[in-house]
Amino acid sequence: IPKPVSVNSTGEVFVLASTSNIYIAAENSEALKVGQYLADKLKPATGFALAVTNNTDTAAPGNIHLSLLSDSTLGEEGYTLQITKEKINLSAHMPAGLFRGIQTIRQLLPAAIEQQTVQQSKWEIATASITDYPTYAFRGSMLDVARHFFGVADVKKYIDLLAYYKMNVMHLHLSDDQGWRIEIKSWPNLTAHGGNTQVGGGNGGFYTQEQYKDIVQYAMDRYITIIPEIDMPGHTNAALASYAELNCNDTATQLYSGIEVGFSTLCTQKDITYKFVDDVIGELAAITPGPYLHIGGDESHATKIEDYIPFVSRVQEIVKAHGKQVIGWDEIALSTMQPNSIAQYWADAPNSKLAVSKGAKIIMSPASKTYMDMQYDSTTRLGLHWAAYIELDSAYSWNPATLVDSITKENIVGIEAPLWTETITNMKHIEYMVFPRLLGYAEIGWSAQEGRNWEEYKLRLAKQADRLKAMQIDYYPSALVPWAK
Ligand code: NAG
Repeated sequence: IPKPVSVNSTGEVFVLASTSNIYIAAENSEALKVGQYLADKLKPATGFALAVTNNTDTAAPGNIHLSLLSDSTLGEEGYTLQITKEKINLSAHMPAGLFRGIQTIRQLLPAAIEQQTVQQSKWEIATASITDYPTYAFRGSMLDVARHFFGVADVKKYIDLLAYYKMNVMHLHLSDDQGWRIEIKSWPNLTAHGGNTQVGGGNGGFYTQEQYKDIVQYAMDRYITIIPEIDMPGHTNAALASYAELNCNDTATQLYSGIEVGFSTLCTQKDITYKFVDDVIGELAAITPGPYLHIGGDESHATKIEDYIPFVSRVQEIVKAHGKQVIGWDEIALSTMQPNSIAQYWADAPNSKLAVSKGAKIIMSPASKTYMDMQYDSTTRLGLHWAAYIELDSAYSWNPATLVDSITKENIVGIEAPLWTETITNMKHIEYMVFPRLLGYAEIGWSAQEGRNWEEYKLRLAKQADRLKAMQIDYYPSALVPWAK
């Protein structure tokens, strides 16, 4: 999972041994790094310290060869795998493709490969030739670190899991009513004061810019783009509590630790508000190598519509002036859209259609299908259910290109599954809500729509249990899946 475009089994086995080497047939430092990543992933369970080298020695059996091809037919993330008795050839046009192909190699090995201590196992891979590339260019997940704060180690673990299922975007919801989570040097009180709480009144927390850069680099090494979100003009109580001047009445609000939405707004009339937005976007753009900046824009119920429209239009210009491309929740379609702005469909089909009519592309995050904070059913111990109960079959069985009439594949950049964290307080909670639904989203984003069906998918999903267990993930063991006993 996600299912490759084509797999032809050839009925023999390749055996990985302590004498195997990883050869990089390319003078390319990124490819070498990808080779080293593979060696690092194979080491804990096998105990093998595989050499990663540029010297091509095709004679010895048991080796893995990584090569970059000038042929770009399979795109930036596409790859081919030729697995024979003697060797594995992984080829791609770009290092990103090699990286995706490595995840396939990992899944072809016995599940014990994901254990962190040496395992007694035969490290065999069934021989085959595989051609693979994604359906959608944008395949992401969002983590809300504002309602509850999650530290760098948790975010990295999340990124590793996205990488394992070939996803390529991680969206961080960095600010909300309950907390501001990213250091902004020109407005230090945002974190000094506004970072100090979370839902339920805990301590909260924030990332320093150095920590954020560390996360960005970690993601980049896995060919994952970080999208930072600063939600505005609503969902801004943490900022409003930190700076009196951002409020129309010049009075700072109180920190907030409840779960209501829609009650806060920046003062859209004041010049200082735009200075604030420019400073925040400027600092964030400077430490974000990816092309996107997410400006939120959802549920600004406390902002008059005649204030909302010019505000969001102006913020889009600010983002553009800092060299970034805007993403916003579907409400931003009401504003003047920059030519390359993207609307994220979450709840409102008319807004999303309006965005399309203005020439915008869409990220599909329908709440009733992709919101991983939704309960699986009425007995789920965590989560909400305002959009739906989302069992695994429902999470999997939908087509982004036909969900909303008149929004077709050409209008869609891809899909994203958000995890809002009002009810989620630790990594084990995250795992329970995200797994195994995330695998379905990964497959919707990567695999061909034709032939996708739950009955077939659930059998492959069942086989992932051993891997999730080896990775010590506390997944939801849905009764709909024939898990191996
Ligand atoms: C929505 C809110 C979000 C909240 C979530 C809970 C969006 C774009 N906005 O009401 O702040 O955490 O639902 O499911 O989703």
